[in-house]
This record gives sequence, structure tokens and C-alpha cells, in this order.
Amino acid sequence: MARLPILEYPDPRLRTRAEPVAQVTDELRQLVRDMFETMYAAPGIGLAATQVNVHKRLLVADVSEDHDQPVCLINPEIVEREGTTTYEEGCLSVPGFTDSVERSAWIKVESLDQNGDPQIVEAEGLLAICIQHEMDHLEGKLFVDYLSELKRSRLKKKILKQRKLNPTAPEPASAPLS
Ligand code: GNR
Ligand code: NI
Repeated sequence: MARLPILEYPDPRLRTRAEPVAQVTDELRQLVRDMFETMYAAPGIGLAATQVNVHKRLLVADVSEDHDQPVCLINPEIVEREGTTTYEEGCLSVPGFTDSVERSAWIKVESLDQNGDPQIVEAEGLLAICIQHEMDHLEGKLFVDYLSELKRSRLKKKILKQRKLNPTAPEPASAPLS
């Protein structure tokens, strides 16, 4: 088991569109276990492979208090959605920042499970929000992309200021604040 490093905004690798998983191998199952460990340790309610610099279409989530409702979706596709809901979202890749985002209130998702078998998940509430947030990561999209220009420019300023105050933090190789 291993905890994996999580990429942080504005790292350009978070903008990568993930590729479909061709085959659910033992190696992929190990990645899934490491992603659960990383998510629970963070702590977070979801984690997309993109965030640990693996650009494959898989995500893990667990919105339960007792960490006893793990969900793993491989090659997820939303096939039905209904209603809208707004929630104050955060992201492990944008630490220290939250804002409200509108999502579908109910979704039906087709995917593969950890055994490579097809599964259909219907979700509402926080799980529905979390799955949509994670699926955005697989498209290279972050919740801050839904913010107004004004809010995002304030966020950029805040991050630049943090970097100045903490010069030991690693500088992203090439990270234009988008
Ligand atoms: O831990 C997380 N909490 C959260 C809260 C509201 C909406 C979405 C999330 S997902 C986030 C973990 C994360 O960044 N997953 O990509
Ligand atoms: Ni996130």
C-alpha cells in the first residue's frame, strides 16, 4: 500500500484528458487500493486518477462517515441526469479554497467495477456531486473553472502570494495561472 502525491492547481498536468482503461489488471487494482488509501488519509471524499498523475479514466469515492461505502468507477459515463443542486465544493488539488458549484442532483452512471465487470450506479446527494467533480478531473477540468473571472483572479492572486511567502514550496515547471 502506498500514499500517492496529489497534484495541485495550477499544475498543468491537472489539465490532461484521461484515456479509457483498456483492461482491469492486477496493476490497476493496486492503483485503486493506493488511491483509496490516499483519499482516506487526505482526508477526502473522492479522488480521480488525474490527481495522482495517472491519466486513466478511473475514480474512487466514499462519502460515508465510517469509510465503509467505497465506490470505484472505471471508464464512467453519465447516461442519465436530473435536477440541479448547489454545494460548497472543495478539492484536494486546490487546498484551502471552497466555492459553490451547480451540478445535476441525480445521475445514473455506467462503468466497470474493480473486477472489470459492468456496473450501474445511481447516485444523489453528496455522492452525485462527488462523482461529477471527479469526472471533471478526468476531463482536465477543475471546480474553479466554474467561478467568475473575478473570483478566479482573486484565487490566482492568493496562490501567488502564498508562493511568495513560502519560497521553499516547489515551483511548478511551467504553470501559467489559467
Ligand atoms: O474531499 C473532497 N470534498 C469535496 C467536497 C465537495 C465537493 C467535492 C468534493 S471532492 C474532494 C476531493 C477531491 O478533490 N476530489 O477530486
Ligand atoms: Ni477534486
